[in-house]
Amino acid sequence: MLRLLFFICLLALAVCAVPSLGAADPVKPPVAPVVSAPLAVDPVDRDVELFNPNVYSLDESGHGPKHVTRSPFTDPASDIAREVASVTWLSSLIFLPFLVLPLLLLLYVIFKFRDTGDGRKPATFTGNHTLEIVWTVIPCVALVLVSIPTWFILDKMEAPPEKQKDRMAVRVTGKKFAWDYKYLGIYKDPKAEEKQEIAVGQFLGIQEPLVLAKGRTVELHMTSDDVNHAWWIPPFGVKKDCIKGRDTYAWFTPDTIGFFKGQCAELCGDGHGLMIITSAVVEKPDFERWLALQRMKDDTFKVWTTIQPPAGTAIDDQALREVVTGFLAKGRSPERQYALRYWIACNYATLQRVPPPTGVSLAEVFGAAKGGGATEIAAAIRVRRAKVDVLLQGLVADLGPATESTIAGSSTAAIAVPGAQP
Ligand SMILES: [Cu+2]
Repeated sequence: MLRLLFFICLLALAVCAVPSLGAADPVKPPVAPVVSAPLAVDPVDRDVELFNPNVYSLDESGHGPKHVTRSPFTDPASDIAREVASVTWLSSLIFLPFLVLPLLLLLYVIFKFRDTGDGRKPATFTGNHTLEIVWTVIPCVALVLVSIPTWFILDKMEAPPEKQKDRMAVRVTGKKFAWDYKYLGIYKDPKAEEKQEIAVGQFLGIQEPLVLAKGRTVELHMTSDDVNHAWWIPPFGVKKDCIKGRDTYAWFTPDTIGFFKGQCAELCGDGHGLMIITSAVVEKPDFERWLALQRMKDDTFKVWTTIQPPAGTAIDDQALREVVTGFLAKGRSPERQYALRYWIACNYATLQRVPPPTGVSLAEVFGAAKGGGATEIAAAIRVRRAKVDVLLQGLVADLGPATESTIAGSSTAAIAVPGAQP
């Protein structure tokens, strides 16, 4: 019987250990590829996809969402999440035998010592000091084993990484029912603070993602404008309450490129289910380009309103020319030209996700025939973007040599992509 019990113990341990050992490896890369679709060829479209992906779109089969919420235990995407996953797998490995072995023993005893009608009497005894000591000491040892790595990770999660050289701070404000982010600054050197405040939040009614740089530590300073909310993106290993009148903090270093989804984790009202949290983790040069684009966002709105006239109205060419000239008067660097093209593409991409005004079809908003299909809408979008591209290139050439040193030569046939990798 003892030999059988020993064999059962070994078998149970093996069953628990095999799936856990691989996942416990903190440097193991995620199993699933994180970028689900190849990025668009046009640099502008590539950036729109990179920084502002369509969170509500369906996958190629049309059945599931294109971007899913990933599991923190199989797809950790930050240093904190990897350590949390390791500790979770370790504690499962240590504690699972406590669940499995007594159940197996119970089943064995029920079968082995069942009443077979042969008249045998069960043994009766009370108390066994050796047994009680053993089943007290073993759980104590197990708890101590699990508590040591847990204490270290909890301590790491609480202590802000002040000595980390490459880090940035973002203020997160929850409100019914969206998230506002204010980038407070990037601190490449703790002594020299380069302050740059950039605010993102809802844009045309769509929640903008929190854009982060791979390998750059981010400190989240969290609060709320109204009721309690909780910021939670599982693969980052971070979930923290946002409370009005109070500041809470969390930090992590994203280490995987991709688009990540989370959800407000504190029931906050009838729009709670809509409080999706999104984050795009990009390479550092891409992040710098995104920051530069954010700085020019407001300037592009006048151009956007001109090319997006009321339903059924054509573009006013003269008004468009004037407003683009006005935009270029502030500067004609490749960065500004690129920003204008990016924000127009971004507005189109975002608008496609917002329900059109009551009584107006999306096709009409884009100047196509009422009730037009997706192809017609896409064609109308291309025409408008192409119009602005041609106008932009023509105007830059017409306005003569630029005063800004960033423009190389007078040719504007190709609009440069600032910070693009060759
Ligand atoms: Cu909520």
